[in-house]
Amino acid sequence: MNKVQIRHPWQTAGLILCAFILVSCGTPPATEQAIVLPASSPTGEVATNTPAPQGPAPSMENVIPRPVSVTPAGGTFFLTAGTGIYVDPGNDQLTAIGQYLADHLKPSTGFALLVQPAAGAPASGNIYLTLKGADAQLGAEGYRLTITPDLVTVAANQPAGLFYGIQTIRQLLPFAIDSSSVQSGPWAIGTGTIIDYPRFAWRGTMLDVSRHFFSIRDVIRYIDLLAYYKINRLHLHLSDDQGWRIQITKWPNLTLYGGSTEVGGGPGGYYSQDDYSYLVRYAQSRYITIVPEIDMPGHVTAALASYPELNCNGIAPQLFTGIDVGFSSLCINKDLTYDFLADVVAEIAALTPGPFFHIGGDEAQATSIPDYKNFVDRIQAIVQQDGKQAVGWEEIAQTKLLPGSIAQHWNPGEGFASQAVQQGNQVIMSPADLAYMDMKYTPDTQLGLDWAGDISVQKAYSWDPASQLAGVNESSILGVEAPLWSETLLTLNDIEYMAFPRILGYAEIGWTPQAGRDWNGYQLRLAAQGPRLEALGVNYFAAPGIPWPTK
Ligand code: TNX
Repeated sequence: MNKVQIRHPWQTAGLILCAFILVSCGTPPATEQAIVLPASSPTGEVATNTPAPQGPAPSMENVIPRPVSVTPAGGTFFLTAGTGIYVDPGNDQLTAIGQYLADHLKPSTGFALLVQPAAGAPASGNIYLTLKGADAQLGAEGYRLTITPDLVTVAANQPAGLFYGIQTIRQLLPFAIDSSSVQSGPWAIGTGTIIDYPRFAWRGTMLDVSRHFFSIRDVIRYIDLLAYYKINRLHLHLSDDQGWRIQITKWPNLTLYGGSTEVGGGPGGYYSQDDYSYLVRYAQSRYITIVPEIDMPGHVTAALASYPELNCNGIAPQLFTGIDVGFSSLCINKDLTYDFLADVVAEIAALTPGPFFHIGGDEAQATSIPDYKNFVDRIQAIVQQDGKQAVGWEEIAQTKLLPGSIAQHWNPGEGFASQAVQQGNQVIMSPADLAYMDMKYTPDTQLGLDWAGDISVQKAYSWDPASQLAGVNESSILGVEAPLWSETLLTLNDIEYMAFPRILGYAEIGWTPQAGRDWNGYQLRLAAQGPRLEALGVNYFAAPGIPWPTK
Protein backbone atom coordinates (compact mmCIF):
# COMPACT_ATOMS: atom_id res chain seq x y z
CA MET A 1 0.00 0.00 0.00
CA ASN A 2 1.14 3.50 -0.78
CA LYS A 3 0.39 6.38 1.49
CA VAL A 4 -0.49 9.43 -0.56
CA GLN A 5 -1.13 12.96 0.60
CA ILE A 6 -3.62 14.85 -1.51
CA ARG A 7 -4.85 18.43 -1.44
CA HIS A 8 -8.58 19.03 -1.53
CA PRO A 9 -9.23 22.65 -2.53
CA TRP A 10 -12.28 24.11 -0.90
CA GLN A 11 -13.27 27.19 -2.75
CA THR A 12 -16.71 28.00 -1.38
CA ALA A 13 -15.78 27.65 2.25
CA GLY A 14 -12.46 29.31 1.56
CA LEU A 15 -10.54 26.53 3.22
CA ILE A 16 -7.59 24.51 2.10
CA LEU A 17 -8.04 20.95 3.16
CA CYS A 18 -5.69 18.06 3.40
CA ALA A 19 -6.42 14.37 3.54
CA PHE A 20 -4.35 11.26 3.83
CA ILE A 21 -5.64 8.38 1.87
CA LEU A 22 -4.63 4.77 1.62
CA VAL A 23 -4.48 3.54 -1.92
CA SER A 24 -4.34 0.00 -3.22
CA CYS A 25 -5.96 -1.95 -6.05
CA GLY A 26 -9.67 -1.47 -6.59
CA THR A 27 -12.67 -3.71 -6.62
CA PRO A 28 -13.40 -6.03 -9.55
CA PRO A 29 -15.60 -4.87 -12.42
CA ALA A 30 -19.27 -5.49 -11.99
CA THR A 31 -20.40 -6.93 -15.22
CA GLU A 32 -19.68 -10.58 -14.60
CA GLN A 33 -22.08 -11.72 -11.91
CA ALA A 34 -25.53 -13.11 -12.47
CA ILE A 35 -27.30 -12.49 -9.19
CA VAL A 36 -30.65 -14.09 -8.73
CA LEU A 37 -33.42 -12.37 -6.86
CA PRO A 38 -34.84 -14.39 -3.99
CA ALA A 39 -37.08 -17.23 -5.17
CA SER A 40 -40.56 -16.07 -6.03
CA SER A 41 -42.32 -19.12 -4.63
CA PRO A 42 -41.88 -21.11 -1.44
CA THR A 43 -39.84 -24.25 -1.85
CA GLY A 44 -40.32 -25.99 1.48
CA GLU A 45 -42.83 -28.62 2.52
CA VAL A 46 -46.09 -27.60 4.16
CA ALA A 47 -45.39 -26.84 7.79
CA THR A 48 -47.23 -28.71 10.51
CA ASN A 49 -48.48 -27.05 13.67
CA THR A 50 -45.92 -27.53 16.40
CA PRO A 51 -46.61 -26.64 20.03
CA ALA A 52 -45.68 -23.03 20.76
CA PRO A 53 -42.25 -22.81 22.38
CA GLN A 54 -41.83 -20.58 25.41
CA GLY A 55 -39.38 -17.72 25.69
CA PRO A 56 -38.94 -13.98 26.01
CA ALA A 57 -39.69 -11.48 23.26
CA PRO A 58 -37.40 -8.49 22.69
CA SER A 59 -38.63 -5.13 23.96
CA MET A 60 -41.00 -3.38 21.56
CA GLU A 61 -39.15 -0.17 22.37
CA ASN A 62 -35.99 -1.07 20.50
CA VAL A 63 -37.10 -0.56 16.90
CA ILE A 64 -35.00 1.79 14.74
CA PRO A 65 -36.28 4.10 13.33
CA ARG A 66 -38.37 4.64 16.45
CA PRO A 67 -42.05 4.31 15.50
CA VAL A 68 -44.53 7.13 15.95
CA SER A 69 -46.38 5.19 18.63
CA VAL A 70 -45.77 1.90 20.42
CA THR A 71 -48.30 0.41 22.85
CA PRO A 72 -47.12 -2.90 24.34
CA ALA A 73 -49.78 -5.26 25.66
CA GLY A 74 -47.56 -7.63 27.64
CA GLY A 75 -48.37 -10.91 25.87
CA THR A 76 -46.52 -13.00 23.30
CA PHE A 77 -47.07 -14.28 19.76
CA PHE A 78 -44.94 -17.26 18.75
CA LEU A 79 -43.77 -17.70 15.18
CA THR A 80 -43.69 -21.44 14.52
CA ALA A 81 -43.24 -23.82 11.62
CA GLY A 82 -47.02 -23.75 11.29
CA THR A 83 -47.26 -19.98 10.85
CA GLY A 84 -48.59 -18.91 7.46
CA ILE A 85 -48.26 -15.53 5.77
CA TYR A 86 -51.61 -14.40 4.38
CA VAL A 87 -52.11 -11.52 1.95
CA ASP A 88 -55.05 -9.93 0.14
CA PRO A 89 -55.87 -12.00 -2.95
CA GLY A 90 -55.07 -10.90 -6.50
CA ASN A 91 -52.24 -8.49 -5.72
CA ASP A 92 -48.81 -9.56 -6.99
CA GLN A 93 -47.04 -6.85 -5.01
CA LEU A 94 -48.49 -8.18 -1.77
CA THR A 95 -47.56 -11.74 -2.65
CA ALA A 96 -43.99 -10.55 -3.34
CA ILE A 97 -43.87 -8.73 0.02
CA GLY A 98 -45.16 -11.84 1.79
CA GLN A 99 -42.53 -13.91 0.04
CA TYR A 100 -39.83 -11.40 0.99
CA LEU A 101 -40.83 -11.91 4.63
CA ALA A 102 -40.84 -15.69 4.26
CA ASP A 103 -37.40 -15.59 2.58
CA HIS A 104 -36.00 -13.46 5.39
CA LEU A 105 -37.36 -15.68 8.13
CA LYS A 106 -36.24 -18.94 6.56
CA PRO A 107 -32.44 -19.08 7.08
CA SER A 108 -32.54 -18.62 10.85
CA THR A 109 -35.82 -20.36 11.69
CA GLY A 110 -35.52 -23.11 9.11
CA PHE A 111 -39.27 -22.67 8.50
CA ALA A 112 -40.55 -22.61 4.95
CA LEU A 113 -43.50 -20.32 5.64
CA LEU A 114 -46.16 -20.42 2.96
CA VAL A 115 -47.58 -17.25 1.43
CA GLN A 116 -51.27 -17.61 0.70
CA PRO A 117 -54.21 -15.40 -0.30
CA ALA A 118 -56.84 -14.60 2.31
CA ALA A 119 -60.06 -12.67 1.79
CA GLY A 120 -60.17 -11.75 5.50
CA ALA A 121 -58.26 -12.28 8.73
CA PRO A 122 -56.74 -15.79 8.83
CA ALA A 123 -56.95 -18.33 11.65
CA SER A 124 -54.92 -18.18 14.84
CA GLY A 125 -51.12 -18.46 14.63
CA ASN A 126 -50.65 -16.59 11.34
CA ILE A 127 -49.35 -13.33 9.89
CA TYR A 128 -51.73 -11.17 7.85
CA LEU A 129 -50.66 -8.40 5.46
CA THR A 130 -53.58 -6.35 4.19
CA LEU A 131 -54.43 -3.12 2.42
CA LYS A 132 -57.83 -3.11 4.11
CA GLY A 133 -58.80 -1.01 7.07
CA ALA A 134 -55.79 1.34 7.32
CA ASP A 135 -56.36 4.94 8.43
CA ALA A 136 -55.68 7.86 6.10
CA GLN A 137 -53.30 9.19 8.79
CA LEU A 138 -50.81 6.45 7.81
CA GLY A 139 -50.30 7.99 4.37
CA ALA A 140 -48.59 6.12 1.55
CA GLU A 141 -45.72 4.65 3.57
CA GLY A 142 -47.20 4.15 7.03
CA TYR A 143 -48.58 1.00 8.63
CA ARG A 144 -50.45 -0.23 11.66
CA LEU A 145 -49.00 -3.35 13.24
CA THR A 146 -51.27 -5.22 15.64
CA ILE A 147 -49.85 -8.20 17.50
CA THR A 148 -52.05 -10.40 19.65
CA PRO A 149 -51.16 -13.86 21.00
CA ASP A 150 -53.14 -15.21 18.01
CA LEU A 151 -52.28 -13.02 15.06
CA VAL A 152 -49.80 -10.54 13.61
CA THR A 153 -51.61 -8.05 11.36
CA VAL A 154 -50.02 -5.33 9.26
CA ALA A 155 -52.48 -2.92 7.66
CA ALA A 156 -51.39 -0.16 5.29
CA ASN A 157 -52.78 2.02 2.51
CA GLN A 158 -50.03 1.06 0.05
CA PRO A 159 -47.65 -1.90 -0.37
CA ALA A 160 -44.72 0.27 0.82
CA GLY A 161 -46.37 0.51 4.24
CA LEU A 162 -46.63 -3.27 4.45
CA PHE A 163 -42.96 -3.56 3.51
CA TYR A 164 -42.00 -1.19 6.34
CA GLY A 165 -44.30 -3.05 8.75
CA ILE A 166 -42.35 -6.20 7.91
CA GLN A 167 -39.06 -4.52 8.78
CA THR A 168 -40.57 -3.71 12.16
CA ILE A 169 -41.69 -7.33 12.64
CA ARG A 170 -38.14 -8.49 11.88
CA GLN A 171 -36.80 -6.17 14.58
CA LEU A 172 -39.42 -7.37 17.09
CA LEU A 173 -38.13 -10.94 16.79
CA PRO A 174 -35.05 -12.09 18.73
CA PHE A 175 -31.83 -10.87 17.10
CA ALA A 176 -30.95 -14.41 16.05
CA ILE A 177 -33.66 -14.00 13.39
CA ASP A 178 -31.02 -12.17 11.32
CA SER A 179 -28.61 -15.08 11.38
CA SER A 180 -27.83 -16.81 8.11
CA SER A 181 -27.90 -20.29 9.70
CA VAL A 182 -30.60 -22.16 11.60
CA GLN A 183 -30.95 -21.05 15.23
CA SER A 184 -32.99 -22.64 17.96
CA GLY A 185 -35.54 -19.92 18.71
CA PRO A 186 -38.08 -19.65 20.30
CA TRP A 187 -39.38 -16.98 17.95
CA ALA A 188 -41.36 -14.73 20.25
CA ILE A 189 -42.86 -11.34 19.43
CA GLY A 190 -44.30 -9.11 22.15
CA THR A 191 -47.96 -8.21 21.73
CA GLY A 192 -49.22 -4.68 21.29
CA THR A 193 -49.90 -2.06 18.65
CA ILE A 194 -47.53 0.09 16.61
CA ILE A 195 -48.78 3.01 14.55
CA ASP A 196 -46.08 4.36 12.31
CA TYR A 197 -45.41 6.64 9.35
CA PRO A 198 -42.44 8.73 8.20
CA ARG A 199 -41.62 12.35 8.92
CA PHE A 200 -40.04 12.89 5.49
CA ALA A 201 -40.67 11.45 2.03
CA TRP A 202 -36.94 11.33 1.18
CA ARG A 203 -34.88 9.12 3.48
CA GLY A 204 -31.75 8.57 1.53
CA THR A 205 -28.14 7.76 1.26
CA MET A 206 -25.65 8.34 -1.54
CA LEU A 207 -22.95 5.96 -2.63
CA ASP A 208 -20.01 7.25 -4.67
CA VAL A 209 -19.19 4.47 -7.14
CA SER A 210 -16.92 6.76 -9.16
CA ARG A 211 -13.95 7.44 -6.87
CA HIS A 212 -13.85 3.71 -6.24
CA PHE A 213 -16.06 1.31 -8.10
CA PHE A 214 -18.31 -1.15 -6.25
CA SER A 215 -19.81 -4.27 -7.79
CA ILE A 216 -23.49 -5.02 -8.22
CA ARG A 217 -23.09 -7.67 -5.53
CA ASP A 218 -21.80 -5.04 -3.08
CA VAL A 219 -24.56 -2.60 -3.90
CA ILE A 220 -27.39 -5.11 -3.49
CA ARG A 221 -26.02 -6.18 -0.13
CA TYR A 222 -26.02 -2.50 0.86
CA ILE A 223 -29.59 -2.13 -0.45
CA ASP A 224 -30.75 -5.02 1.73
CA LEU A 225 -29.24 -3.37 4.79
CA LEU A 226 -30.78 0.02 3.94
CA ALA A 227 -34.22 -1.54 3.61
CA TYR A 228 -34.03 -2.90 7.17
CA TYR A 229 -34.03 0.71 8.42
CA LYS A 230 -36.76 1.97 6.06
CA ILE A 231 -34.44 4.04 3.86
CA ASN A 232 -36.18 4.68 0.53
CA ARG A 233 -33.68 6.49 -1.74
CA LEU A 234 -30.30 5.32 -2.97
CA HIS A 235 -28.53 8.09 -4.85
CA LEU A 236 -25.73 6.66 -7.00
CA HIS A 237 -22.91 9.05 -7.85
CA LEU A 238 -22.24 7.48 -11.25
CA SER A 239 -19.63 9.83 -12.70
CA ASP A 240 -16.82 12.02 -11.52
CA ASP A 241 -13.31 12.99 -12.55
CA GLN A 242 -12.01 9.54 -11.64
CA GLY A 243 -14.49 7.35 -13.46
CA TRP A 244 -17.64 7.06 -15.58
CA ARG A 245 -19.60 4.08 -14.28
CA ILE A 246 -22.70 3.63 -16.43
CA GLN A 247 -22.76 2.41 -20.02
CA ILE A 248 -24.13 4.92 -22.54
CA THR A 249 -24.64 3.06 -25.82
CA LYS A 250 -24.22 6.14 -28.03
CA TRP A 251 -20.96 7.11 -26.27
CA PRO A 252 -19.24 3.79 -25.51
CA ASN A 253 -15.82 5.22 -24.63
CA LEU A 254 -17.28 6.80 -21.49
CA THR A 255 -17.12 3.44 -19.78
CA LEU A 256 -14.62 1.53 -21.92
CA TYR A 257 -11.97 4.20 -21.35
CA GLY A 258 -13.47 6.61 -18.82
CA GLY A 259 -14.44 3.74 -16.51
CA SER A 260 -11.10 1.98 -16.65
CA THR A 261 -9.54 3.34 -13.49
CA GLU A 262 -10.30 4.95 -10.12
CA VAL A 263 -8.64 6.75 -7.22
CA GLY A 264 -5.20 5.26 -6.71
CA GLY A 265 -5.07 3.78 -10.24
CA GLY A 266 -7.01 0.55 -9.61
CA PRO A 267 -8.98 -1.10 -12.42
CA GLY A 268 -12.26 0.79 -11.91
CA GLY A 269 -15.25 -0.77 -13.59
CA TYR A 270 -18.74 0.13 -14.73
CA TYR A 271 -22.33 -1.03 -14.82
CA SER A 272 -23.67 -2.20 -18.15
CA GLN A 273 -27.19 -0.99 -18.83
CA ASP A 274 -28.41 -4.47 -17.89
CA ASP A 275 -26.48 -4.32 -14.60
CA TYR A 276 -28.00 -0.94 -13.83
CA SER A 277 -31.51 -2.13 -14.67
CA TYR A 278 -30.98 -5.09 -12.42
CA LEU A 279 -29.96 -2.78 -9.57
CA VAL A 280 -32.97 -0.58 -10.17
CA ARG A 281 -35.32 -3.57 -10.09
CA TYR A 282 -33.66 -5.02 -7.01
CA ALA A 283 -33.94 -1.68 -5.20
CA GLN A 284 -37.58 -1.40 -6.31
CA SER A 285 -38.32 -4.77 -4.74
CA ARG A 286 -37.04 -3.24 -1.48
CA TYR A 287 -39.09 -0.04 -1.96
CA ILE A 288 -35.96 1.96 -2.66
CA THR A 289 -35.84 4.45 -5.52
CA ILE A 290 -32.52 4.72 -7.33
CA VAL A 291 -31.51 8.34 -8.01
CA PRO A 292 -28.84 8.36 -10.73
CA GLU A 293 -26.33 11.23 -10.69
CA ILE A 294 -24.18 12.40 -13.55
CA ASP A 295 -22.08 15.17 -12.06
CA MET A 296 -21.70 18.27 -14.26
CA PRO A 297 -20.54 20.76 -15.45
CA GLY A 298 -17.52 20.04 -13.19
CA HIS A 299 -16.21 16.66 -12.03
CA VAL A 300 -16.03 15.50 -15.67
CA THR A 301 -12.44 14.47 -16.39
CA ALA A 302 -13.45 10.88 -17.16
CA ALA A 303 -15.83 12.11 -19.90
CA LEU A 304 -13.38 14.69 -21.27
CA ALA A 305 -10.65 12.05 -21.40
CA SER A 306 -12.93 9.67 -23.29
CA TYR A 307 -13.99 12.13 -26.05
CA PRO A 308 -11.53 14.85 -27.14
CA GLU A 309 -14.30 16.67 -29.01
CA LEU A 310 -16.07 17.46 -25.73
CA ASN A 311 -13.14 19.72 -24.75
CA CYS A 312 -13.13 23.40 -25.76
CA ASN A 313 -9.65 22.92 -27.22
CA GLY A 314 -10.37 19.46 -28.70
CA ILE A 315 -7.61 17.86 -26.64
CA ALA A 316 -8.42 15.06 -24.22
CA PRO A 317 -6.91 15.30 -20.73
CA GLN A 318 -5.30 12.31 -19.01
CA LEU A 319 -7.43 10.05 -16.86
CA PHE A 320 -7.33 11.21 -13.24
CA THR A 321 -6.67 9.03 -10.20
CA GLY A 322 -6.13 11.60 -7.43
CA ILE A 323 -8.75 13.20 -5.18
CA ASP A 324 -8.54 16.92 -5.95
CA VAL A 325 -11.80 18.57 -6.97
CA GLY A 326 -12.92 21.66 -8.86
CA PHE A 327 -10.56 21.63 -11.86
CA SER A 328 -12.60 20.23 -14.78
CA SER A 329 -15.51 21.64 -16.78
CA LEU A 330 -17.60 20.71 -19.76
CA CYS A 331 -17.32 23.18 -22.67
CA ILE A 332 -20.35 25.32 -21.90
CA ASN A 333 -20.66 27.09 -25.24
CA LYS A 334 -20.32 24.09 -27.52
CA ASP A 335 -23.51 22.61 -29.00
CA LEU A 336 -21.96 19.15 -28.89
CA THR A 337 -21.97 19.36 -25.07
CA TYR A 338 -25.76 19.47 -25.09
CA ASP A 339 -26.10 16.77 -27.77
CA PHE A 340 -23.92 14.61 -25.57
CA LEU A 341 -25.92 15.37 -22.44
CA ALA A 342 -29.23 14.84 -24.22
CA ASP A 343 -28.06 11.32 -25.11
CA VAL A 344 -26.75 10.61 -21.62
CA VAL A 345 -29.87 11.86 -19.84
CA ALA A 346 -32.22 10.12 -22.29
CA GLU A 347 -30.52 6.75 -21.94
CA ILE A 348 -30.33 6.85 -18.15
CA ALA A 349 -33.85 8.28 -17.80
CA ALA A 350 -35.19 5.44 -19.94
CA LEU A 351 -33.63 2.90 -17.56
CA THR A 352 -34.80 4.68 -14.42
CA PRO A 353 -38.44 4.35 -13.37
CA GLY A 354 -38.00 6.74 -10.42
CA PRO A 355 -38.90 10.40 -11.04
CA PHE A 356 -35.47 11.89 -10.24
CA PHE A 357 -32.28 12.66 -12.18
CA HIS A 358 -29.38 14.19 -10.23
CA ILE A 359 -27.35 16.67 -12.26
CA GLY A 360 -24.57 17.24 -9.70
CA GLY A 361 -23.67 20.90 -10.09
CA ASP A 362 -21.23 21.03 -7.16
CA GLU A 363 -17.78 22.56 -6.94
CA ALA A 364 -17.84 23.98 -10.47
CA GLN A 365 -14.83 26.20 -9.80
CA ALA A 366 -13.54 25.69 -13.33
CA THR A 367 -16.77 27.12 -14.83
CA SER A 368 -17.46 30.88 -14.75
CA ILE A 369 -20.61 31.95 -12.90
CA PRO A 370 -22.43 33.17 -16.05
CA ASP A 371 -21.51 29.92 -17.84
CA TYR A 372 -22.63 27.91 -14.82
CA LYS A 373 -26.04 29.61 -14.78
CA ASN A 374 -26.50 29.16 -18.49
CA PHE A 375 -25.53 25.52 -18.16
CA VAL A 376 -27.90 24.77 -15.28
CA ASP A 377 -30.78 26.39 -17.21
CA ARG A 378 -30.13 24.15 -20.20
CA ILE A 379 -29.58 20.91 -18.32
CA GLN A 380 -32.71 21.36 -16.19
CA ALA A 381 -34.71 21.68 -19.39
CA ILE A 382 -33.14 18.53 -20.85
CA VAL A 383 -33.93 16.56 -17.69
CA GLN A 384 -37.50 17.79 -17.67
CA GLN A 385 -37.93 16.90 -21.34
CA ASP A 386 -37.07 13.34 -20.42
CA GLY A 387 -39.80 13.37 -17.79
CA LYS A 388 -37.61 13.66 -14.70
CA GLN A 389 -37.25 16.13 -11.84
CA ALA A 390 -33.75 17.58 -11.58
CA VAL A 391 -31.96 17.22 -8.26
CA GLY A 392 -28.70 19.12 -7.84
CA TRP A 393 -26.18 19.99 -5.15
CA GLU A 394 -27.21 23.29 -3.61
CA GLU A 395 -25.09 25.47 -5.92
CA ILE A 396 -27.84 25.06 -8.54
CA ALA A 397 -30.08 27.28 -6.38
CA GLN A 398 -28.01 30.29 -7.54
CA THR A 399 -29.84 29.94 -10.85
CA LYS A 400 -33.50 30.08 -11.74
CA LEU A 401 -34.86 26.68 -10.77
CA LEU A 402 -37.65 25.03 -12.69
CA PRO A 403 -40.70 24.06 -10.64
CA GLY A 404 -40.00 20.62 -9.17
CA SER A 405 -36.21 20.93 -9.22
CA ILE A 406 -34.68 20.00 -5.87
CA ALA A 407 -31.57 21.44 -4.19
CA GLN A 408 -29.40 19.28 -1.93
CA HIS A 409 -27.82 21.22 0.93
CA TRP A 410 -24.32 20.00 1.75
CA ASN A 411 -22.07 22.96 2.45
CA PRO A 412 -22.30 24.18 6.03
CA GLY A 413 -20.54 27.39 4.97
CA GLU A 414 -23.10 28.34 2.30
CA GLY A 415 -26.77 29.22 2.26
CA PHE A 416 -27.57 28.38 -1.36
CA ALA A 417 -30.30 25.95 -0.31
CA SER A 418 -32.33 28.79 1.17
CA GLN A 419 -32.36 30.41 -2.28
CA ALA A 420 -34.12 27.28 -3.54
CA VAL A 421 -36.77 27.68 -0.85
CA GLN A 422 -37.19 31.36 -1.78
CA GLN A 423 -37.93 30.18 -5.30
CA GLY A 424 -40.59 27.76 -4.01
CA ASN A 425 -38.45 24.63 -4.46
CA GLN A 426 -37.74 21.87 -1.99
CA VAL A 427 -34.50 20.93 -0.28
CA ILE A 428 -32.78 17.70 0.77
CA MET A 429 -30.64 18.08 3.88
CA SER A 430 -27.11 16.60 3.75
CA PRO A 431 -24.97 19.00 5.80
CA ALA A 432 -21.38 17.77 5.45
CA ASP A 433 -20.45 18.42 9.09
CA LEU A 434 -23.33 16.25 10.32
CA ALA A 435 -24.35 13.86 7.56
CA TYR A 436 -21.25 12.96 5.52
CA MET A 437 -20.51 9.35 6.29
CA ASP A 438 -17.06 9.62 4.73
CA MET A 439 -16.01 11.85 7.63
CA LYS A 440 -14.00 10.02 10.28
CA TYR A 441 -15.72 9.05 13.54
CA THR A 442 -12.70 10.17 15.57
CA PRO A 443 -9.20 11.32 14.68
CA ASP A 444 -8.14 7.65 15.03
CA THR A 445 -10.48 6.33 12.35
CA GLN A 446 -8.25 4.84 9.62
CA LEU A 447 -10.69 5.37 6.75
CA GLY A 448 -12.36 8.57 5.68
CA LEU A 449 -11.64 12.27 5.36
CA ASP A 450 -12.04 15.04 7.92
CA TRP A 451 -12.41 18.31 6.04
CA ALA A 452 -15.88 18.81 7.57
CA GLY A 453 -14.75 17.60 11.01
CA ASP A 454 -15.09 14.25 12.72
CA ILE A 455 -18.64 12.92 13.03
CA SER A 456 -19.21 10.72 16.06
CA VAL A 457 -22.25 8.46 16.28
CA GLN A 458 -23.75 10.95 18.72
CA LYS A 459 -23.09 13.96 16.50
CA ALA A 460 -24.51 12.13 13.48
CA TYR A 461 -27.76 11.55 15.40
CA SER A 462 -28.19 14.76 17.34
CA TRP A 463 -29.49 17.31 14.86
CA ASP A 464 -32.80 18.43 13.47
CA PRO A 465 -32.98 19.02 9.70
CA ALA A 466 -35.56 21.76 10.28
CA SER A 467 -33.28 23.90 12.44
CA GLN A 468 -30.12 24.02 10.34
CA LEU A 469 -30.62 26.84 7.86
CA ALA A 470 -32.41 30.15 8.20
CA GLY A 471 -35.44 30.07 5.91
CA VAL A 472 -35.40 26.29 5.48
CA ASN A 473 -38.08 24.76 7.66
CA GLU A 474 -40.07 21.54 7.87
CA SER A 475 -42.42 22.22 4.98
CA SER A 476 -39.65 23.04 2.51
CA ILE A 477 -37.59 19.99 3.43
CA LEU A 478 -38.20 16.97 1.25
CA GLY A 479 -36.00 14.86 3.46
CA VAL A 480 -32.57 13.78 4.59
CA GLU A 481 -29.69 12.09 2.81
CA ALA A 482 -26.37 10.82 4.15
CA PRO A 483 -23.74 10.76 1.39
CA LEU A 484 -20.84 8.32 1.37
CA TRP A 485 -17.98 9.56 -0.81
CA SER A 486 -15.46 6.86 -1.61
CA GLU A 487 -12.06 8.51 -2.01
CA THR A 488 -10.71 6.32 0.83
CA LEU A 489 -13.09 3.37 0.58
CA LEU A 490 -12.04 0.32 -1.44
CA THR A 491 -14.28 -2.52 -0.32
CA LEU A 492 -17.76 -3.34 0.91
CA ASN A 493 -16.21 -3.79 4.34
CA ASP A 494 -15.03 -0.18 4.17
CA ILE A 495 -18.50 1.01 3.15
CA GLU A 496 -20.09 -0.87 6.04
CA TYR A 497 -17.59 0.47 8.54
CA MET A 498 -18.23 4.11 7.66
CA ALA A 499 -22.00 3.75 7.21
CA PHE A 500 -22.79 1.56 10.23
CA PRO A 501 -23.95 2.46 12.74
CA ARG A 502 -24.29 6.13 11.75
CA ILE A 503 -26.80 5.35 9.02
CA LEU A 504 -29.28 4.01 11.58
CA GLY A 505 -29.31 7.48 13.08
CA TYR A 506 -29.88 9.12 9.69
CA ALA A 507 -32.69 6.67 9.01
CA GLU A 508 -34.30 7.71 12.29
CA ILE A 509 -33.82 11.43 11.61
CA GLY A 510 -35.66 10.94 8.33
CA TRP A 511 -38.47 8.81 9.73
CA THR A 512 -39.22 9.67 13.36
CA PRO A 513 -40.90 12.90 14.49
CA GLN A 514 -38.37 15.23 16.10
CA ALA A 515 -40.30 15.13 19.39
CA GLY A 516 -39.87 11.35 19.49
CA ARG A 517 -36.07 11.44 19.35
CA ASP A 518 -33.42 11.93 21.99
CA TRP A 519 -29.87 10.70 22.31
CA ASN A 520 -30.33 8.96 25.65
CA GLY A 521 -33.11 6.73 24.40
CA TYR A 522 -31.47 6.27 21.02
CA GLN A 523 -28.23 4.96 22.55
CA LEU A 524 -30.13 2.12 24.18
CA ARG A 525 -32.02 1.27 21.01
CA LEU A 526 -28.81 1.42 19.01
CA ALA A 527 -27.06 -0.85 21.49
CA ALA A 528 -29.82 -3.41 21.04
CA GLN A 529 -29.19 -3.33 17.27
CA GLY A 530 -25.56 -4.41 17.77
CA PRO A 531 -26.33 -8.15 17.91
CA ARG A 532 -28.56 -7.78 14.83
CA LEU A 533 -25.77 -6.11 12.88
CA GLU A 534 -23.47 -8.89 14.00
CA ALA A 535 -25.96 -11.58 12.98
CA LEU A 536 -26.16 -9.86 9.59
CA GLY A 537 -22.38 -9.89 9.35
CA VAL A 538 -22.13 -6.10 9.11
CA ASN A 539 -18.66 -4.65 9.67
CA TYR A 540 -19.89 -1.84 11.92
CA PHE A 541 -17.91 0.55 14.10
CA ALA A 542 -18.71 -0.43 17.70
CA ALA A 543 -18.42 3.14 18.93
CA PRO A 544 -17.14 3.40 22.49
CA GLY A 545 -19.68 4.77 24.95
CA ILE A 546 -22.65 2.93 23.44
CA PRO A 547 -23.79 0.19 25.87
CA TRP A 548 -23.46 -2.63 23.33
CA PRO A 549 -24.61 -5.86 24.99
CA THR A 550 -21.99 -8.00 23.27
CA LYS A 551 -18.92 -5.78 23.61
C1 TNX B 1 -17.07 17.36 -1.48
S1 TNX B 1 -19.94 17.52 -1.28
C2 TNX B 1 -17.62 16.90 -2.67
C3 TNX B 1 -17.14 15.64 -3.23
C4 TNX B 1 -16.10 15.00 -2.37
C5 TNX B 1 -16.45 15.17 -0.93
C6 TNX B 1 -15.53 14.45 0.02
C7 TNX B 1 -19.86 17.67 -2.75
C8 TNX B 1 -21.11 18.02 -3.37
N1 TNX B 1 -18.67 17.47 -3.33
O1 TNX B 1 -16.67 15.84 -4.53
O2 TNX B 1 -16.02 13.64 -2.71
O3 TNX B 1 -16.44 16.53 -0.63
O4 TNX B 1 -16.01 14.49 1.32
